[in-house]
Amino acid sequence: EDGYDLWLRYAPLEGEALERLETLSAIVAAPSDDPTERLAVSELMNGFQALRGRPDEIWLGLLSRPRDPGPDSITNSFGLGCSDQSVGGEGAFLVRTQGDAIWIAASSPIGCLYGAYALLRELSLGADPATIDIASAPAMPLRMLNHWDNPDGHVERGYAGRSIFDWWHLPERLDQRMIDYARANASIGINAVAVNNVNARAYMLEPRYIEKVKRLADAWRPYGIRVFLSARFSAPRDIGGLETADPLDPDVRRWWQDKADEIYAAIPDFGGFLVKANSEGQPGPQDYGRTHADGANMLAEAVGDRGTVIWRAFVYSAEDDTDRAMQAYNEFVPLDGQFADNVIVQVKNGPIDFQPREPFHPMFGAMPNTNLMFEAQITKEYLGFASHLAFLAPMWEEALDADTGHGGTVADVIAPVGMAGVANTGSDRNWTGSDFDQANWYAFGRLAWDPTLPSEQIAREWAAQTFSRDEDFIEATVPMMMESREAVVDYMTPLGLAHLMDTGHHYGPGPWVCDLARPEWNPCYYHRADADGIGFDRTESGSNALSQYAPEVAAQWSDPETIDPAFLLWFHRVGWDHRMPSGRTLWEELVHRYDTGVAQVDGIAATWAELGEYVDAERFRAVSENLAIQQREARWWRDASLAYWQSLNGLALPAGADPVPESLEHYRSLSFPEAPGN
Ligand code: BDP
Repeated sequence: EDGYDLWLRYAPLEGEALERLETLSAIVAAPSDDPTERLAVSELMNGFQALRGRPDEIWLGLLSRPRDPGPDSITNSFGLGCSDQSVGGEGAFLVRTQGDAIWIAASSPIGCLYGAYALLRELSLGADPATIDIASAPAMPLRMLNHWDNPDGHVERGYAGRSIFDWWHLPERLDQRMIDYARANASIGINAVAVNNVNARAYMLEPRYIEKVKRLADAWRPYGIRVFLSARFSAPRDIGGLETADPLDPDVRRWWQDKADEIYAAIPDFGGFLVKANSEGQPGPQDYGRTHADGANMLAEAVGDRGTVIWRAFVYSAEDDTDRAMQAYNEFVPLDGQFADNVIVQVKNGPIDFQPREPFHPMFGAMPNTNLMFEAQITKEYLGFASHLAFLAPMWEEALDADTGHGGTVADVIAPVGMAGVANTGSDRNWTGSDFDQANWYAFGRLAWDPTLPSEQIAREWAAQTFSRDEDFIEATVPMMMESREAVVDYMTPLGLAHLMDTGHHYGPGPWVCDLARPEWNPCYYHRADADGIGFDRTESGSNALSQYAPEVAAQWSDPETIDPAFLLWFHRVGWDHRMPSGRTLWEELVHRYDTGVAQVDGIAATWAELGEYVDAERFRAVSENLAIQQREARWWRDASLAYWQSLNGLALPAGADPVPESLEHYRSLSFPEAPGN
């Protein structure tokens, strides 16, 4: 196996689970011309056949659409009712066994398709068909992937090969991958895709690209996926022949209006625009002295009630010397209430940038009159790319479950809106560059559907569907996944440190980098280490980023003695001899964390080495090889970081700690022109 089938392998059931499935004698599907219902039927048929492993004994009967599913009217083993208005809103479904039949009911075809995938997932996990009873509805309306794919096939921060989008040959040629991709998304409830990089090329809005995007939209519509385009704010100048892109200029407004009309004529259910403005050199309304709200509202008017404008809050500026972690809040919170109803402000999970650990972004809860959406990064730009195993569900769960102190959790704040994940897909045969990174795509979709799902359950589901249902395998693999992200935190950026990655590729350690043009590009800006201590003082005596959080939240982080050590150096600058709750000094604790991270990776590799009997040879070897890379590189992170901290604090390693094998100069001299870059 090469991983192409993702979690949709439907490996044949065995033993009792198979016997139970065999009690179902037939699949009866409602005949309908609706393409989504037809997909639901074919997914069920194919899924049942695969799970039974005996395709010849299955037949597909087409009976009239059951309108009134009562136990008496059911004589067959399966039925769909996809216009049952009593079943919730978009995407909601019931899957229920009544008598000797399994029913899927939904108010619209897409609910039936989601129900079909849910049923197959349950059966695939070994559920008893006689007792299936699932009622499910998505927690949030927009469950979206953001692709950072460029039209030339390069994927910014992509570690799984080239882009899956073949813009060169579209619209005539539609790669089968485009269908398989949509299917994978639909199976986990993802319903929106922005197909191009937020660092957008304006020509993606030209007519020839609209034709290409239309082809994708048509292919994905049956899977319930709406297409969005990242729009470059200066497009009216870049491709429209105007002198300006000022959002208050009537010609500019007309240009966007016409552009939106042109897109909607081709793609009636076009989702809307995703915009990165006045961020990292991208153009935006501030170039004309206007606000983010002016810019977003102008686009929102062009889109009208046909769609949405998603405006990113990832901003920090060279001119602004306040703490980078505070800048988005400072720019956006004063605009609360000024954004049009069809504008969504998309906020990264943490206030800096997809680090292995950050506290939740203080904008969540602080803009009660604005639609806020959560942005996660599935591609692991700062967590070891595709070669390091890090299961991200616990990281997202940590942010989603955080109490904002404004009357709800982050998940509560975003529930009326949605979640976006920066996709980790590419042209690699296994889609995501490594088998275990498929779990992050899966987990993102599952959490956007239901942010209360425990990470551990997601890991179980995924591992069983992707590799093996064997309980011994699951018992070994799930804990390994669950600890994997914390291991990365420990060997890269323990105790609240952040952004210590080397310049450009963001892969290996570079805590010594202090001389880049903009201060906030330098790891030194973030760790602030010297002979006396380490950490970023974000209390009142420092940047006071703490004040951006609700008082109860700030209170739990304000004291270096009582703060959760996981956030210590994010909020506080402390001496190397600061006493930790463990009784160790900060320095001893830091070394201990690096060593713990390294040891955990060794443990994960040792666990995996015992699991060969459960996994096909190809994927087993691929995972083993990645773990070998991760073992070596976890040490590299530990050693290089310690060498650097020691050069500042002059402290010896605690007794028993492995010596650092090379000099700091050695680690500093390493360079990686071959690393997948930005
Ligand atoms: C940073 C990435 C950069 C992205 C940026 C963003 O390094 O490539 O363009 O985020 O989110 O993490 O816009």
